[in-house]
Amino acid sequence: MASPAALAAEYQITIANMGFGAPAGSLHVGDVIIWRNDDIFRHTATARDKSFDVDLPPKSERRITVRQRGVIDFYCRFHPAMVGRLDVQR
Ligand SMILES: [Cu+2]
Repeated sequence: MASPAALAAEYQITIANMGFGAPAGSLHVGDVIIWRNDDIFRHTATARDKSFDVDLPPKSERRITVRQRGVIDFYCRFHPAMVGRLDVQR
């Protein structure tokens, strides 16, 4: 509806060596996050608020669209020490 698809950006977050890469600086609702697992292990990108749960087999890629503003902490269900944060500005 009000989401300006033409302005949507794509940001890749790469997983390597058991860690999430740094996410993009200024995410907005409607942007697309490409989760890329370059590791040899299966990982997930799971929001603590349950707003997304992305399963990432080794060498795979999945896309999600950002649906809500605010800070969203995420982690890997298989390796809870793997954590990251999205900061969706608007
Ligand atoms: Cu993991």
